Amino acid sequence: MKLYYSPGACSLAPHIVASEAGVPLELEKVDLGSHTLADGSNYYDVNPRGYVPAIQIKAGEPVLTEANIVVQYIADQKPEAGLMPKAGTPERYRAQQWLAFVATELHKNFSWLWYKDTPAETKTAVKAKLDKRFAELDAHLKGNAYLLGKDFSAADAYAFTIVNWVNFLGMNLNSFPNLKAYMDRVAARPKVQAALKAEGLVAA
Ligand SMILES: N[C@@H](CCC(=O)N[C@@H](CS)C(=O)NCC(=O)O)C(=O)O
Repeated sequence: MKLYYSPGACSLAPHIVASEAGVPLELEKVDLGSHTLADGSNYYDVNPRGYVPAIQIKAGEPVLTEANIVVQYIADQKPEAGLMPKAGTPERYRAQQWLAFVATELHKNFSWLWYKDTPAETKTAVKAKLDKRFAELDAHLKGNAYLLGKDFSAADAYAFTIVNWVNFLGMNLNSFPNLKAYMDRVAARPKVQAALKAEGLVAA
């Protein structure tokens, strides 16, 4: 399976899930500035939406996109790794609830902070919204090591990837000690380190 990624982008989430689950991935880097691949070819020909992550499951078929879905597909390739609860169970929906929360409340809000043309007042409003969500996460993580409780899941891979953007956007988690400790806990996992190293985000 091939993952189209850009270092530190939301594609890090499926990369972490594959690393944790032991699912082999072929990594193909996308230049998101020019939307080209290393050989100069046009990424829009691979994914007409132009964004990462995308996975090529079978040659000749359309790529699978949307980070919160891609992480589930990869986790389901190795159910014994326990990164997503079994389909149809209440636990699965709980995990999907967190994935949707990360996608719509964190990821989409953060996206506004990356665009250079976003007006300053919009950025201020977005940061206030993110602070509310961080406060909720902080309260939840007071009594839970991970989003689903005691065990790491695909939802953590996605939440970690997105919240990690505070480090690139001049923000910090100083008001959210439980969330900060959670980020350190996830970052310390050897398979997360392996994915970070593979993307060149920490020294190899
Ligand atoms: N709806 C997509 C959005 C993915 C997304 O925002 N990807 C960003 C990187 S984190 C990207 O590739 N941006 C470049 C572009 O849209 O051209 C998802 O949830 O996976």
